[in-house]
This record gives sequence, C-alpha cells and structure tokens, in this order.
Amino acid sequence: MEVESFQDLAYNGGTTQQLPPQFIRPSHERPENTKAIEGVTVPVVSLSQPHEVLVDQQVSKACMEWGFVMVTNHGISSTLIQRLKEVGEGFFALPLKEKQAYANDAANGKFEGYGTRMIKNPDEKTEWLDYFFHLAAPPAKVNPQIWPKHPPSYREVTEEYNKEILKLTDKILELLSEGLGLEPNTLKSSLGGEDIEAEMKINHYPPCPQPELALGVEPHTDMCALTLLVPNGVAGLQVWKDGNWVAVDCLPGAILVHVGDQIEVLSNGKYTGVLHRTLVNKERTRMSWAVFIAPPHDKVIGPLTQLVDDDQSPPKYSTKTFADYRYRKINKLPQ
Ligand SMILES: O=C(O)CCC(=O)C(=O)O
Repeated sequence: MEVESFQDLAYNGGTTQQLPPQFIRPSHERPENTKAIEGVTVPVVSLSQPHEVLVDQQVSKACMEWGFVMVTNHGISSTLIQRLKEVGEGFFALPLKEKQAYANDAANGKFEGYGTRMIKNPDEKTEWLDYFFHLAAPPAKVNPQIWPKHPPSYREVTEEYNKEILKLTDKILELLSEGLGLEPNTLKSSLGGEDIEAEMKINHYPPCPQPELALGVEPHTDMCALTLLVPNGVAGLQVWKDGNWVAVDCLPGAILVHVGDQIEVLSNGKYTGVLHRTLVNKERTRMSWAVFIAPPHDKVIGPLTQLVDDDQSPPKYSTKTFADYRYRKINKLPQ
C-alpha cells in the first residue's frame, strides 16, 4: 500500500478506514491485548494540605512508588487552564496548510514547531498524533516568533500559564528535595536554578479508525526532570505500575505530574521516571498540554553526592550533560 502521511489520514480521511501497516502495533503492544488493570487508581494529592504531610506522606511517596501523582488545589486557576486549552484547540482547528507553515524539521535539529514524530527506522511504528512544540522558558532562550500567531491570544495566555507552571514546579521540586531529606532548593539548583527550561508540547490525537490496533504515544519515560500535564476531557493516558497499565482518570482541573529521567538520576533511583503511553479513540479528539521541565543542555546531571556512598548506596547512573543524555535517548543508545 502507498504510505500515507498521518495528516492525510487524520485530516482528509485517507483512502481507507483501515489503518495502514505503519500504524499497526505488533500484537504484544496493541491496546486490545494489553488492557489496563481494573480497580487500581493513580495517587491524587491536594496541595492545600500542610507542608509536612505533603513531604512525608504524599507527593514524595507517590513519586517514589509510582513516579506519578495527580495534584489538585495546585494554585493554577481553572479559568487560565480553560484559556490555555482554547488557544491550543484554536491552533489545531486551523486548516492543515496553515499549521504546516510552522513545520518543524527534527531531522535537522529544528525541534520547535508543528509536526509528527519522525521515524528513523523502517521497523518502527508511527504514533497516531501531531503536536506543536516550543520552548517557553527561560525568557532569554524563548523565540515567540516560532509560536502560533493564531489564535492571537496564544502568546499572552501561554506566557501567563507558563509563569504559574514554573511556580508549581518550584513547589514540587521543594517537596521532592525534602522527601529525600535534602534542603528544599537542592533539586532546583541541580537542574540549573533560574536557567531551568520549560518546553510546551501540545499533543493532538484525532479520531482513529482502528484504535484497538494503534497507540497515541508509545510507552516511554520522559527524558526531562518533571512533566506537568493537563488533558482535555478525553481519557487515554496510562501509566505502568507493578507490571500493569493503569488508566489515568484525570479529575477536572487537576494537573498530572510525571517524574522524568533526570529526577530519577539525581535521586539515584529513589524517585522513578514513570513509563506511560496513550491510547486513541474512534470518536473523539484527545488533546493534552505537557510542560517538560528540563535542565539546560550543558548542565551536568548525575546522582546527588549527598545520596551516594561507595558501600551502602553506590551510584546507579552515570554522570553526563543533559545534551549527551538527550542525544543517547533520542538515538536509543545506552546511557
Ligand atoms: O498525552 C498525554 O497524556 C501524554 C503525552 C506524552 O507522554 C508526551 O507527549 O510525551
């Protein structure tokens, strides 16, 4: 069969209602053969509780056991989250041609912009999504010229949301530092302090003709330090826990926090980067707004010296720049 692009299929109906082979997952990965376990729910924590409770029992416990926590009462207004969703939906509602004017070129290192994931190896399967990706902090590295110009309020809303997300990030990093018995600012300063980067990725998963055979994003851990994510009202995210997929039923207004690889490395494995994937849907478009919090590329990351010693707790991870880590992860090389 002629290989069709994701956009042909998703936006123009393609030539068929049968998924072309490049989207069909091998049997052991298909949602129909790897269903989520029933009766297990992800940890939910209200951030309005006393600080000691959050440190000792809640946020750090969830991030040690799951690498994942859903937070409520996080201080970001539901109106702002709603506006963020509206501007993202507005962009994806534009005609394909207008979106393609922002096309990224990941093969040549231009990661920012609109695109679908690049497949390097012909055996790899294509994910059922398109996305917009751009840097949102620190200000010195941000190029708003790359951001969507439509809807016109995209920039104002995204900047406001990003400020709030950075405050929430500070709070979570403090809780996670204290959960390791360290000074509250330890993780933030190890991740570059005020140079810490925030990357916005708007994921868009249009209806898929055979969702039981495909995946939105395939199983992965995030290479950053933390991800803070809000989905639209459509389910699809699943996290891996104790040998099973667990479906994430996001409460209205909640924010989903994923521990990423850099926190796993800094904590020498006390916190775990969460393996996750997304399923797609036959009828409804799913969207999600992920902010990846990451160190600057030249920042050297390794297990924190306070957490390792040669006898009891040797380092489980090598130390390297985030750029090196990223290169190895993208190219599927050993770390
Ligand atoms: O859409 C989601 O819920 C998760 C997206 C995700 O894992 C990613 O963009 O890396």
